Amino acid sequence: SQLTGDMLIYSRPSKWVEKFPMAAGSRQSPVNIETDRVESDHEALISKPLRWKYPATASRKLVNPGYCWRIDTDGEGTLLSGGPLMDDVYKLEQYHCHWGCSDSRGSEHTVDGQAFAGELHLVHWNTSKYKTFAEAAKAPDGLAVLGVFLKVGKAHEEMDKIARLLPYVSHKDDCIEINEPIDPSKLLPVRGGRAGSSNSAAQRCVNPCMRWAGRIIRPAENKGSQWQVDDNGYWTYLGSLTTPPCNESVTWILFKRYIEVSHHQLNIFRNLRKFPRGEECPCHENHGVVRDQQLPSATATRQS
Ligand code: GRE
Ligand code: ZN
Repeated sequence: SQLTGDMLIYSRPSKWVEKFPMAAGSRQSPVNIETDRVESDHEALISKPLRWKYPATASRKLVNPGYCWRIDTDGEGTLLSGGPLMDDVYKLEQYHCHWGCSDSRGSEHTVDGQAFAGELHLVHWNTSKYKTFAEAAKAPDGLAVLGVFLKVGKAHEEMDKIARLLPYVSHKDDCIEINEPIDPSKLLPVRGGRAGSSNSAAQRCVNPCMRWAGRIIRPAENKGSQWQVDDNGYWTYLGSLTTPPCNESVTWILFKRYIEVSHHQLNIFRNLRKFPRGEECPCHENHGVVRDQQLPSATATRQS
């Protein structure tokens, strides 16, 4: 959602506070996850495993808002529930990605001080309690964001469908309809798992702003409503939007496992422009040029 002057997004959070007082709040994101400050919490996790459902047909539009790519969904048939969300049912509103100018940075959250090359955000809103996304975005339990870290490695097949469409939204405010199915669940770092596996990944965060982390359950391929357990877990805490207006409305759920994307795919992301069509300042070259040589002033004639 475009809620602010664009240049503000590139400025420092300390600047955001002038226009968005929320940015000075007590549950601001992102945070560094200190993995030695989490502890196990098996019971809560067993009672409410996290589960989700995303029909590939829900991905409707690809947008360049000027600071990332974003896919808007129609929410139809999407669902996120359980885990820290308990019995509330959330719908997928949009998903978007953050990255950096080099492969060694780009994620918003860090893990024990380490940044990743990027971070994918699947943004959901609480349909059990609120009527619209906008209403939910103002409420402390209104939004839930699944976060996935991106590491450089093999090209990612589903991400490639997105990368291939990005040249059509190269400029800010460009938007296209998506006609081929793009399945956001294929962007998650979870491939089924073993039902009844150990609870070793179930953890409660004791970092002051974090709650607990645990196991993940997803539907078995082709098995309708049957869910499978994945052992790899996530970290969760109560936080905020990471860009203005920085609403403190997000339950963050960050997968411990990352996905791989290629350096080339990240470079396609980096080619997106912050400027609308026609308003760009092309940066074809930026090197200095050799100046006209100053001719030595007329050969000094020695005055005698
Ligand atoms: C963002 O703009 O980066 C964003 C949202 C909603 C939730 C989280 C988030 O728009 O990072
Ligand atoms: Zn984001």
